[in-house]
Formats: sequence, structure tokens, C-alpha cells
Amino acid sequence: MNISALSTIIMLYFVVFILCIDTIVNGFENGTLCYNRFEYEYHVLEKLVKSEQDRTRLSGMLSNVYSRLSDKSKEIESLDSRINILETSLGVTAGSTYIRWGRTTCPNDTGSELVYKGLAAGPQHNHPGGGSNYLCLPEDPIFGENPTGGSRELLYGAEYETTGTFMSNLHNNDVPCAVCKTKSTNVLMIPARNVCYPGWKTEYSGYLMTSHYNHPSQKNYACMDADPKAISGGSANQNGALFYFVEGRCGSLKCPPYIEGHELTCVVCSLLP
Ligand SMILES: [Ca+2]
Repeated sequence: MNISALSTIIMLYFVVFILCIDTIVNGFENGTLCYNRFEYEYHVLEKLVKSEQDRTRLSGMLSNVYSRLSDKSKEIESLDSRINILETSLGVTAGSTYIRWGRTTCPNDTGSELVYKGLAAGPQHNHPGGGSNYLCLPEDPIFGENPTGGSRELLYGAEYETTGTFMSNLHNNDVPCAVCKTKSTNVLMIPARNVCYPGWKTEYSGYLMTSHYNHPSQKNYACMDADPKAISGGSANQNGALFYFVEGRCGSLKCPPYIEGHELTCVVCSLLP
């Protein structure tokens, strides 16, 4: 073999090597040595086809997931809307009310809201008939018909009858009141305590008051605020409906714990949520 023929053979091997070098490298990497470029390209095309099939399959799965997410999102929006309606409804209708006697405001530390403020009233203290409870009259009454003739109850404004007591400065002054709304559904007035029991929240505390024991007009027991106020311009002695302190008498009323002649306290409590 001459030098020219040998050079030609070496060149041919070199060209074949160059043509297959990437195939050989790739073959080492994936463990499938190829024998020529066409087989290598076939494998590449086969992988491309498989990748395209995988992409199409994943795209379909993603589309399905997006569709289900969209449906769930709509369901969540619907549930949120229903929850908002229920919460609004509960916020407006749930809870209860009580009257804070002696004040025109509701406690500012209990979450209670003022429904309206007004003036205390009731039957005249010497009238044996009529209603038996104090009323908290609003300041903006709305009247209906005004029939004349016949018989009826007579309603009077109420005043403190507290001469000779530690509230003598309020004696004969007219009594304000406030109707308060609390979010709690349970409100309780406890006589003879000015502190609520555990689990209950104090709305306000004060002193138990009602009509005089010897007056014909009987009233309910009301819890007068511990720091009562007077209605401006209402200090005249009108003696309509009257508020007196209440004190205990020992006997069937056990002393102790009760004390003869001691003014009884009171507290209005709401149940904690
Ligand atoms: Ca009086």
C-alpha cells in the first residue's frame, strides 16, 4: 500500500468519526450507542414525538384541572355570599335589649348600642290602678288617633325620691333612661349584687329602686345606674311616678348574708359569647 492510499483511508475514517462523534457521545450518555447518524436521528425524532404526545396529554390534564378549579372557585364565591348574608342577618337580629335607668347613654365598654334614649314614666304614685311597670318613653313620640271621652290610664313622668340618702342631690329630679342593645342573647338583672357572676359581662351596676312600700301604685323593681343623671330642667317636685331605694328586712330574708336596713344593689349582666 502506497502512502497516497493510506492517506485516503485515514481521511475516510476521520470523516466517519466526525459524522458519528455526537452520536457516540450521546450513546454513551443514554446507554444506546448508535451505529450511524440516521439511526441517531430516528431516535431523536422518536423522542420528539413522545415529548409532543406527553405535552398534549399534560395540556389536557391541566385544562381539566383549570376547569375544576374554576368550578370550585364559583362554589366558594357562592358559599362566601351565603355566609355574608347569614352574618349580616345575625348581626342585625341577634342579641337582646335592656333599659339602663338613670342614664341616656349605653355602656361604652361592653359593645352595647343605644336604641333610643328617653325619660322614665309610670302611673302616679297615689293611683291604685293602671300599669305596674316603669316605662322608658322616647323623646320623639308619634301619635295616632286622639279619642275623647271614656276612661283611661294616666301616665306621669318619674322622679328620684331620694331625700335623706346619699343621692339627695337628685331628689325630685326627673329620671332619664336609655334602651340598649347588646349582641348577647342573654341579659340578666341580678338584685342585691353589683358584680356579675363568672362568665357574665357587666353592662352596668347600681341600686335597686321601685315605688314606696306604702303607696297604692305598685311598680316593678328597676336597676338604677350607680351614677345616675337628671333630666335638665326637671327638678320640680311633681310627685308623679317615683323611684325609691329598696332595703332589706331580716326574718324570712336571711341576715346574714343580708343586712337590716341596707340599700340593695343591682347589676345588669350579659352572657359572654
Ligand atoms: Ca318628689
